[in-house]
Amino acid sequence: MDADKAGFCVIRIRPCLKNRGRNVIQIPIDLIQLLRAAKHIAVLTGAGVSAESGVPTFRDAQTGLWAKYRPEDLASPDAFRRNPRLVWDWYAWRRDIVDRVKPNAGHYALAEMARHVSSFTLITQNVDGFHQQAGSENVVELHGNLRRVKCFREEVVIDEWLDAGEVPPRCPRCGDHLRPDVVWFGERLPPAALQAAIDAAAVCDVFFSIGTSGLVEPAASLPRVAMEHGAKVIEINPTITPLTPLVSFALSGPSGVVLPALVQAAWPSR
Ligand code: BJW
Repeated sequence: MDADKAGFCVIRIRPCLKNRGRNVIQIPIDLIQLLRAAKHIAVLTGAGVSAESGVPTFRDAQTGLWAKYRPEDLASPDAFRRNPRLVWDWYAWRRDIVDRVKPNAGHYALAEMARHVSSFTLITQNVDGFHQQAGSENVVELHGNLRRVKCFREEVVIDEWLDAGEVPPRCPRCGDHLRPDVVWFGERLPPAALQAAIDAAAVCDVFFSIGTSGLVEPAASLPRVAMEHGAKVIEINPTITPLTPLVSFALSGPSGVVLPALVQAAWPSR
């Protein structure tokens, strides 16, 4: 790690395609000091955090058979009512992708960051479970989890069901369709998870928004809650979002590269 005259800490990284051939990342010294002094860090992650694992982001172009569908038109109770098989198959396809890939360096860096701060809240919009796989604890899942299944009518999580060949399968309790235990457009977020996220945003001194387009409410409002309560907000994203002009620090780049560099700069390993 080198500090240059312009107030940046320079972290050397391995140049590759995803960081556009760069071999260093510049982290503002002010940001490093902010992180070292932080008592409570809250982090909101979105689909971009899993992009480097090979999971397409929510608004990425769909591929193959799914290219003709907009994800917004599949992630809703109406879509499921209209065509339950189509929506079930879309989630089965996505679950298959998630099962074949692994958490990346960004997930691991967040698990590492938690070890350096007295209070740390990781809030995710992702449904892939990668933060937990990478060792993060008490992850607040705002939009559910792709691997769980619940009853469409009663909303009870179901662990086992009879495979009678029907797609989607039927709830063993009431006979209605089973669906993934995720939060679709127009549905209420799990109240305890949402409250935990709002509470963390309101009390943290540093709030990260990482790999999210910031288009979907209520998650998109969490950085604003943090700002209104006096926290410094940091964004990590390769592209500009509606939040970018408002934040204290915007680190442009893939989270799988920027996060490990940031953790290394703030808490260098011996
Ligand atoms: C990288 C990267 C790399 C790429 N490194 N970064 C207020 C105003 C307007 C509308 C509303 C409002 N309040 C509510 C609404 C309606 C609606 C909404 O927000 N609509 C908007 C679209 C306008 N919200 C809801 O309906 C919510 N429910 C609700 O509010 O209920 C109220 C209620 C009360 C009482 C009774 C009943 C209801 C529910 C929202 C649920 C969202 N669910 C989904 C699907 C989950 C399951 C699934 O995955 O299929 O969640 S939608 C989808 O969007 C998914 C994501 O979690 C979420 C956010 O997407 P995300 O993560 O930001 O992904 P992308 O693809 O958009 O962006 C990826 C980003 O990564 C990009 O910025 C890239 O640049 C970046 N990136 N590579 C770092 N390597």
